[in-house]
Amino acid sequence: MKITKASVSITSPGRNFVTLKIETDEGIYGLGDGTLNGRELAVAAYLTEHVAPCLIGRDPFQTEDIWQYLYRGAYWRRGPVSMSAIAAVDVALWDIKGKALNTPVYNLLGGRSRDGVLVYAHANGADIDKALDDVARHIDLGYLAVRAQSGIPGLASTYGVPKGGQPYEPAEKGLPKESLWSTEKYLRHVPKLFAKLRDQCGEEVHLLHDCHHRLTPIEAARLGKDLEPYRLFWLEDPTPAELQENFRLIRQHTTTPLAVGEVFNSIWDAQDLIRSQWIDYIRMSIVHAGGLTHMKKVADFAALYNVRTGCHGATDLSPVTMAAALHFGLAVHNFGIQEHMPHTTETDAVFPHHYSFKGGYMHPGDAPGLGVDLDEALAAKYPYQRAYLPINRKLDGTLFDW
Ligand code: EZ4
Ligand code: CO
Repeated sequence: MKITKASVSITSPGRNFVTLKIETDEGIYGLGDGTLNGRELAVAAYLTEHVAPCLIGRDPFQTEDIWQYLYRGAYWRRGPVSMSAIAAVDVALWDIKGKALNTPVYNLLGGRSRDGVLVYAHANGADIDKALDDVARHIDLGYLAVRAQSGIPGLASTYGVPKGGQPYEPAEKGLPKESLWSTEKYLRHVPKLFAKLRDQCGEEVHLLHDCHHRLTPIEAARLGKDLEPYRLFWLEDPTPAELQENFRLIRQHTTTPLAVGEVFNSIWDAQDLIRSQWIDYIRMSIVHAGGLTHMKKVADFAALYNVRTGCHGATDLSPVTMAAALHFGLAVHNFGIQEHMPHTTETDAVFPHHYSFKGGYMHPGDAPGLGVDLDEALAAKYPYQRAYLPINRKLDGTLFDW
């Protein structure tokens, strides 16, 4: 089999998605996601101008060699744009391989290690009472694990809490919006939210929280300690992790489990975090970290150190990535949990898929390949719209982490 064509499409059924379609001389094609929130056209150009011409004529079964060709062959290594482009190619090739062998991708990754993939939902509210109601609503929908975020008294807006009861979607059209942040107000508020939540939910429900990289290590250590009585499943992105040693300090102070990695692109971003056992869950996503080929290596390395997977799964990761993550989560032994934010109905219509949710678990379905398609005629009705993630400043105007 030979690759005959590789083409990129950008569609915006509620938000932007970059999709790579790789076609072959046997009529089988595969899909890969290359969406990088707020920087979509950079990946699209990288694929169209620099990657697609090199793929023509290659054997799509050679996933390892093509991965190395694109990674080592570029000379320039890592980075979100390159690694998302490599992921788009890699996932499309696994899709082709599954279709050609008439088997779901999970069978190519080791087969089923479990019956279903535990997922967590996003719940949020403008204040604690509204957040409590939204957590209860998600438990009623069948979720066994729920991430909770709430508005903070004295701050006009914060990460994870939409305005006007809309589903949360961080990217907004137009130039980046700016919001104001106070760590002090946040640290006072979050333990109150989880005290009430644990009381309302009982012991069984898994509760999670995302700090979104807004604390220093010592602040994160204190929050982890304050939250210990409420037994979180994890505290996510407590602090930025360019300096991986940040987590050593947090780890020394708290038994609250720690998760990080949604902005990582490669195993090298997490090497010390994993080897030193400073984290419990590695959150890299298949789309931003080089595809299934690289993520399988990440999971296998993490398994040596008792670290489990907890892949990023926000709505800016397309249904193609969701499908890939579910095949991966069904197969890898050290799977932990998968994030699940449902896409809009428009997005689901553009990407018809076989994955499903039942009783707190998702399943990728048993269709050959990934089990997800692209309705190109429908996709063409939603042209690209420039959108950005917000900017965050401290109350005195200092630019801060969003
Ligand atoms: O801010 O996907 O855990 N989920 C998250 C997401 C991220 C967005 C960034 O594009 O932190 O909401
Ligand atoms: Co997050």
